[in-house]
Amino acid sequence: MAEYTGKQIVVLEGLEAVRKRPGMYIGSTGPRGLHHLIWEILDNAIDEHLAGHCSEIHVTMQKDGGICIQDNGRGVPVDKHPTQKIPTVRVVYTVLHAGGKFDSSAYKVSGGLHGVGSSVVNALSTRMIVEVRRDGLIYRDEYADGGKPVSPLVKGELEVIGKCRKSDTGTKVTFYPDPEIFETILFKPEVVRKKLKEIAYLNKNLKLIYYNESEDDERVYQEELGIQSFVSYINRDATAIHDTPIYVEGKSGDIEVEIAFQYTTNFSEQINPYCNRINVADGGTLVTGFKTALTRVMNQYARELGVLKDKDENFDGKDIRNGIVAIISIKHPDPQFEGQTKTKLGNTDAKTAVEDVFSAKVQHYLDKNVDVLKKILDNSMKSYNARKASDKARTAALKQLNDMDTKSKLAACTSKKPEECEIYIVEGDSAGGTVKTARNRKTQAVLPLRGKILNVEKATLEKILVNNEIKSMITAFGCGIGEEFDLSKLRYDKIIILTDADVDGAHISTLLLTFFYRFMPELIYSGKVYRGLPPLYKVDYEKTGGAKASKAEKAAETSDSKTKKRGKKKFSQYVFNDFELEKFRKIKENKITGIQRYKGLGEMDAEQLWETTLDPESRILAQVTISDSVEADDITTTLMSSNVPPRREFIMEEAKYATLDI
Ligand code: 28G
Repeated sequence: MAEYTGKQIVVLEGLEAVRKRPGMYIGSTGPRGLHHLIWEILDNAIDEHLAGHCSEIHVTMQKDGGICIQDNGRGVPVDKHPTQKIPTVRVVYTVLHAGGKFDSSAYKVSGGLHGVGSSVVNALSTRMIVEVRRDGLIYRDEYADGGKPVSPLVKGELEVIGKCRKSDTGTKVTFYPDPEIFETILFKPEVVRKKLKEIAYLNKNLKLIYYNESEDDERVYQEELGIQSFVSYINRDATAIHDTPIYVEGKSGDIEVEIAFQYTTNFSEQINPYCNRINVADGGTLVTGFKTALTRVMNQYARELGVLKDKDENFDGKDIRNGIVAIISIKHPDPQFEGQTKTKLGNTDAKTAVEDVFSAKVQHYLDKNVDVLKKILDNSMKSYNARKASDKARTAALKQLNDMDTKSKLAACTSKKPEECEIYIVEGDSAGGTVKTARNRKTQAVLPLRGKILNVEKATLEKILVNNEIKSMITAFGCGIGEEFDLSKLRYDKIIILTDADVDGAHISTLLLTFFYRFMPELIYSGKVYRGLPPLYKVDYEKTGGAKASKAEKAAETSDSKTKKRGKKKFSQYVFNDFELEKFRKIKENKITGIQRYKGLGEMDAEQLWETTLDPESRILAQVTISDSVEADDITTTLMSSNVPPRREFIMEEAKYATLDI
């Protein structure tokens, strides 16, 4: 049974603190925090790799919900800890911060939320099993209920559960997250795979083996070319302007620098910085160093090659970075992570190191690959010219924006009190027309949109600003965009997107949400944006007069339903999806007299539209919020880059759902 010494009790109190305020240690108790548990354990295995002792890491997502991580490192020491008098393994897994700086080997994964230690994972698990292979023996230690040891110690030593070859060493950790701590304990396979892929790119010689038991899915991640392959991967669907990513590495003092970059024909720039393999999403000194050196080196070449004439201004850094995808990975012995989220590097020597390595190595490369250099300068020149032209265009567009109002199809509401006003953004002129007649003119404004709106992710700002649909929206809202955005000037309390319940409609609303998120994110953060949910069906049914009508049925009584026919009453019910329809069918069985399917908003008459989508008493709105979920979709966006804001999921939370009260 468990032996508790005085010290152990202190230890347990330490872990109890983690359970009381998990957010302090892992950021959140949402999906992000949950996945953090895996990253935490993984970090330790990676540290063992960085220390030069581990070449393979297995990550298994078990059928029973547990996660098993196994490395072939030296194995956590099992000897009696000099001060704690219990096996070192147990100290590592039960003492807060004990996993910290365990050897002086440089470049440990630590900083930000990383490196809080294995004991934190233990504290937040219902069960954890640690198996260590060392000196030909297999040791095991198990913990339950937030880190309480359950394995017996014999004379203060860990139980040996088997033998192995002396050369067979390593650590294996299995844990089960505590459902009482986490909002969900379901790990997302795609999130785990994405992480492993990232780790493989950042650790050239490390092999990662993923196995998902429920899906019987095994994958091996190993990237011998490291960040150079990472750049190729990010650009896999883009058109590169030179064949292979440029790759350089070097040392400056005790800072190691690796840089890989490639230009594409895209208009964006993406720079992903890492320090000690941690993504420093907010950049910092290493990114500044990269930008400074790139701008200086390229302007110098442009002068030398006569791409820029004496009379010309220098290229702007932005011109030179147009279309670039770069990974900067440095190893620093003493990184200072700054900012609220600890995702910005502060060390000034990192800037100089990146500049030094870049200047020396990239110049050397470009001197030998003049064709590549010329393509890059040509690309910068295009941006330079476009910028000059678009500065003019943008000023003109913004000016025009202020002058117009006349061309907009907005049907305004009469009230000028934002707190009672709503604006419906409606797909299509015809539905827009019906909404205009059906609405409450005092408080409900209508803005019909023609066809598909511009995909703002792909268009330039100038193009966005001259797009009529977008101009109409900006003018109607009255709160400006981008840096000039002012929520207090918003003319409406609710912005309601109303599209057909089909694929096109879903696409249009995604485009609209993307536009809001990009240019008026506060609209979404403040919960002003909603989606209207028009019903898919109207079901007519009858009910014998004797039975008591439910609340919903009373509400659903149609105007003609009051006429009793042979003791039966006629009712109608709007149904919002197929699932609800099935449910309704089962319950009402043969009492259904008719089902009408609405193909689109345009098929409803004004009265129906009022009842189902406009009337605040009976309509259903889904508020649009942003999730705290872990991004998993694509390695190229989200967490991994500094310039692309994390792509978050838009969540439509149904404020009011059509519950069929039967
Ligand atoms: C499988 C999932 C996660 C690890 C090691 C190896 C050592 C270690 C880990 O030492 C304890 C206390 C102070 C030095 C270090 C083994 C030196 C010699 C290690 C892991 C030891 C921490 N032999 N592998 N910790 N310090 N893998 N994988 O956690 O004195 S953690």
